[in-house]
Amino acid sequence: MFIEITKKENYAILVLNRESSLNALNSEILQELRDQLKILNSDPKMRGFIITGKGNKAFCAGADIIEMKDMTPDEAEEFARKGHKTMNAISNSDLISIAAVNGYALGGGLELALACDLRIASSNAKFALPETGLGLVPGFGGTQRLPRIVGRGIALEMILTGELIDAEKALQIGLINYVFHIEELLPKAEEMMEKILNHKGKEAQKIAKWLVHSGSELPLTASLEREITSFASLFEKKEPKIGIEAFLKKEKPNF
Ligand code: CO8
Repeated sequence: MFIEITKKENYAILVLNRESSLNALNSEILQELRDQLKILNSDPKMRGFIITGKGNKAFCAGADIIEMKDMTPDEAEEFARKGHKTMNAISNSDLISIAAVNGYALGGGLELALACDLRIASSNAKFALPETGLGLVPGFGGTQRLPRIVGRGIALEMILTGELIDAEKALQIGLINYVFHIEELLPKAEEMMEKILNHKGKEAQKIAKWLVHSGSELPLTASLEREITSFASLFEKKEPKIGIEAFLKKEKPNF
């Protein structure tokens, strides 16, 4: 098993556990991640998950270079598709995801963090898309997700130079939201998850996540229209009633 899973009340912590290869993503670990997500998605108690890496050195050092070494174009396509399926399963899930980046997040490792909704990092974290230095391009979504998060200029610089950036720089460009000491990283990720989940509408958060992610694929007028109809659709659910009544009673809502 390459994924350690700990379930809390309404979220799970997934730890990439392949420390001897700096948690590199081989076919098995990609499949396992997807299988675990399927289980979490179908558990009605689950509302989010945190992904981190085993150890203090790496979140994930990328796709497994050894597995890629002798790939034919067909095998490479299959591997890239497998990676995309896993990354899409994360970003399309109704569950809220936080990447707690505890060291190197390189290549496919950074792409894994990019597929999550939010990213925080330890002060020793280092980020890069070094694929062009291997004669490759990012193949697990990096060419598309990175520019959507940090802008085209910074993304192209990272992709074309392949250079490492540190946690402070990652914070400055908006790649991550916070930097913490490594010992504090997981407790802070859990604190953040609890802040997100407690006393917030599940349906509302599911729709908010979908609106933000899917909106960037649409023209502005269409995505704004989608916001209106989604806003209205929530009034068919019981959540707005609970939330608004609690506000008026000066209480915390219990959805
Ligand atoms: N794959 C497999 N093994 C790895 C990887 C990796 N990506 N990264 C590190 N390892 C292994 C090393 O081979 C080493 O194993 P061993 O002990 O058996 O020699 C062990 O992990 C420890 O690594 P190092 O000895 O290299 O540790 P250092 O502290 O000297 O260096 C680095 C740490 C800087 C992180 C270094 O390991 C490194 O540069 N790793 C490779 C990073 C990289 O280039 N990642 C991008 C890979 S390409 C990619 O992710 C493309 C994604 C899309 C794929 C599309 C599919 C077709």
